[in-house]
Formats: sequence, structure tokens, C-alpha cells
Amino acid sequence: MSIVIQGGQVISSSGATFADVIVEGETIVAVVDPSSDLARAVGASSAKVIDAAGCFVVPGGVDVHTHLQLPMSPEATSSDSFASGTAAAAWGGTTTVIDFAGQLLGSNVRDVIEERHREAAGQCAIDYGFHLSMGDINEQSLQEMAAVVQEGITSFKFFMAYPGAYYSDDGQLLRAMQRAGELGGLSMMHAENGIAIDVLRDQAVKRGDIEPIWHGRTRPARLEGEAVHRASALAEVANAPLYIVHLSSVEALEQVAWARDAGQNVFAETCPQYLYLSIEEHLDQPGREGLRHICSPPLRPASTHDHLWKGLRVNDLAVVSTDHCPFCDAEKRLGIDDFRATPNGLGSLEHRMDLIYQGVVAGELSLARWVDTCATTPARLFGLYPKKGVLAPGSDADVVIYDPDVRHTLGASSHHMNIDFSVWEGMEIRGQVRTVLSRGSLVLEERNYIGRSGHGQFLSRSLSDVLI
Ligand code: DUC
Ligand code: ZN
Ligand code: ZN
Repeated sequence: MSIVIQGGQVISSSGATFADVIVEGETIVAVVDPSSDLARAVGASSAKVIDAAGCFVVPGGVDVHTHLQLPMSPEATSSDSFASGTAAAAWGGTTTVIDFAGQLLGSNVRDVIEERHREAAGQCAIDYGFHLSMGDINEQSLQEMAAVVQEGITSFKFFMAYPGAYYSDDGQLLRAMQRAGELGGLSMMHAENGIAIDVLRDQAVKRGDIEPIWHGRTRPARLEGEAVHRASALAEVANAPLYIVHLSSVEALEQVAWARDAGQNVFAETCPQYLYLSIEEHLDQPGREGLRHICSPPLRPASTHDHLWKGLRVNDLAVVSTDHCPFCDAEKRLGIDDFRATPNGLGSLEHRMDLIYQGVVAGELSLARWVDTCATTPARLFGLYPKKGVLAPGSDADVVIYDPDVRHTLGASSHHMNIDFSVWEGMEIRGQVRTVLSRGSLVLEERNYIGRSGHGQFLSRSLSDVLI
């Protein structure tokens, strides 16, 4: 079936223009001037017409950092499944997610990838890919990275945090970055000094400081900045590009800016929680409320927000992802007697496009930069461009029609994520996703959900298109 999306303002990473988007099957075949002969001919044909007058027409969002149905501990698995999480993503205008296959200490890379494929297959409403997170860098797993890249898993996450679990020492990190660099893969880093953090955590609990705020106080921003600096140095020595995940602090941002100014291929993402929520307002609350806001890195002072928005404007922050890792209240409460027992993570997958659009409303970002950070650059960095992240002939018809005039309020009673509370409760939003296409299929039509589990396909990704 052909579809023509008429009358909207098409936003790309380089600007805005009034154009009609013509879709044939799963693919965009043309983006044309509305007064052109082609636009008129398609309009007069039997093509389905979607009226986008008054709306923005943007590439489907690409969220490169999610954790769907992730077992974080024997007691707590992240609460969105591949089915519920990808449906919620589509409600919010995200049409691609990249989740993780996670290798733990002692586990085999091949086994964890195959298991992750089994979990996701036939479940997703939108297209999905995987990174490999490596919790056991050794001879064998280093060897296996080549085959992993061949099968379209072209990025690897390493951890400077979580000693005894995912943590790698500097020697392991150097070897893994060298290997990723040789293979053309992208090294992603959880940059917090976990050895020092664990000392602070144990000291706090020994003193009886078990409230949620101590999660934040024992993960100081200085130890995120230090880790970003060290990761950048290792990446430079390894001659490999580096991507810092979930950057949360001014100290870390300064290190990214410094490395980039020196000409290094260092990139970073931040997440909506670090742009809006804060340690003083959200984590520094006793009991349930504070526990609900535990994530790693932790929320930072509200004074950080302006710096992160500026980082997005000037491209020291290239991407906004969510690090969507939701838990329900019962799981968050596991840490009621010891903050360390609360599983880390917040839920935002459905709201990323709306939340970053508020930056446009507030004058923090241009429309082009909204699309760039939420769709185009993530697609480029993770080997999906120009299939994803752009509305252009030959690209997948992943299209979002966004109505800038609708106002709505976020909260647990209206969201579609499988979480029984919302860290975004009561937040007033200007603008809303109206209609979503994934590979030419309507998933959301005038805010009626018509997507289905199993429509989403695994994306075998190319190598990163890395430019500074
Ligand atoms: N890192 C993540 O990327 N997600 C959840 C928890 C963590 O430490
Ligand atoms: Zn992490
Ligand atoms: Zn994460």
C-alpha cells in the first residue's frame, strides 16, 4: 500500500521544510515539495492520505539504551517486557530500540546472545537491535567479538563500576577497546570508579546511613569525571572511538568536552532523568519516594541541568537515550533497610521524544537538534543510518507525526509502560505524538494503538559512522 503524509513540516537534523512524504511498502520513496507534480499525482491516486497539517513529521526515534526484561538480581527483573516496552516506545514516537545481551562473569558470549534473541523474537512492536555488554573480558570473549560484529552486534558495553560483577580493570578495558577498535566496533563505557564507590557504600552502611540519598552521596560526580577521563585515555591509547553512556554530571561532561577538543573520537549520551530530575528534589526523600529515584549514575544537583542542555546544543552530548530500566514499587522497596538492595533504573522509554521536545519549547534546543539527538545521530553512531534516523528516499518508513499544539500530563494512569508509578508524574507537556509508522505499517493512528508484537524485526547493524 502507498501512503502519502501531506501538509506537515518535515524536520531533519539540518532543518525544517514543508514537504510530503511518500511511502511505498516498508520504504520511503520520496520526500517532495507539496506543489510538485509527483505530490499531486500521489494525492490523486489511491494512496492512503495522512493529513499532517499543523504537525511536525519526524524520523522515528532511535533509543540506543534500553533494558527490557533484564534480571538485575534474583528478586528483581526490569518490569517492561520486549512486548510492553516496545509498544510503549511506539506510543511515544520511538521506532527503534537497541537493548543489550549481557555477558556475566563466567558466562559465554554466544549463549547470552542466543538467549536474548529467543527472548525478543516475535515479541517486539518496533525494530530492535542489541549491544553486547561484557562482564567477563578474557581470551575467549575477546576472540568472540569478531563473530559478534559479523552478526550485526557492532557495539560493546564495558563497566568501570560494579566490582565482582560486571567490572573490568584497566588492563581488560584496554584490551577490549583495542579489539573493538580493530573490528570497527564502538566501545561504550559505564564510567564510574566502582572500586572507590564500593568503599564509600560499605562505609555508609556501616555507619547506619541506609537512606536513598546515600546512593547519591556514595557515587560522587568526581568519580564519574575521573572515570570518563581514564576511559578517554585508554581509548586514545587503544586507538578506538569511545561512547560514554548515561552521562550525568558536569565533571563528566567537562572530560568529554576536553577529549573532543583535543580531537578524540569521544561521544556521549545523556538521559532525560539527568536533564530534569535532581538529587535534592527526588533522591533526598526518605523511604519509598527516594527509592523510586535510584539509578546509576545517580541524579545530580539541579544546577547540572543547564550544563547538560548546553552540552546537547554544542554536541559535546551527541545523543539522548533513556537507559530505560524500570521497576515497580515492590522491587524498588527492596532497599528500604539498605539502599544498596534497590535495583538501579528508571522508566522513560515512552516519554523521551516528548521530554526532549520540551527543550525546544523552552528554547534550549532547535527542532533540528531534537531530531538529531533523538534519531539521526544515534542511528549514525550505531550503524543504522540511513535505514533509520532520517526521512529520505530508500530509508525505512519509520515516521512520527508530532502535534506541537496538544498539551498533556505524564503519569502512571496514562502511560503504557509496565510500571505502577511514574517518576514523571504530573509533568505537563506541550506537544504529543499523534501517528506512528514502523516500516510503513501504522502502529499508532490518531492515538489509537494498532501495533502488534512480532512486527518488529532484529536489526543486524553496520559499523558506526563515526565523525567528530
Ligand atoms: N547501568 C545501566 O546502563 N543501566 C542500569 C544500571 C547501570 O548501572
Ligand atoms: Zn551503566
Ligand atoms: Zn543502562
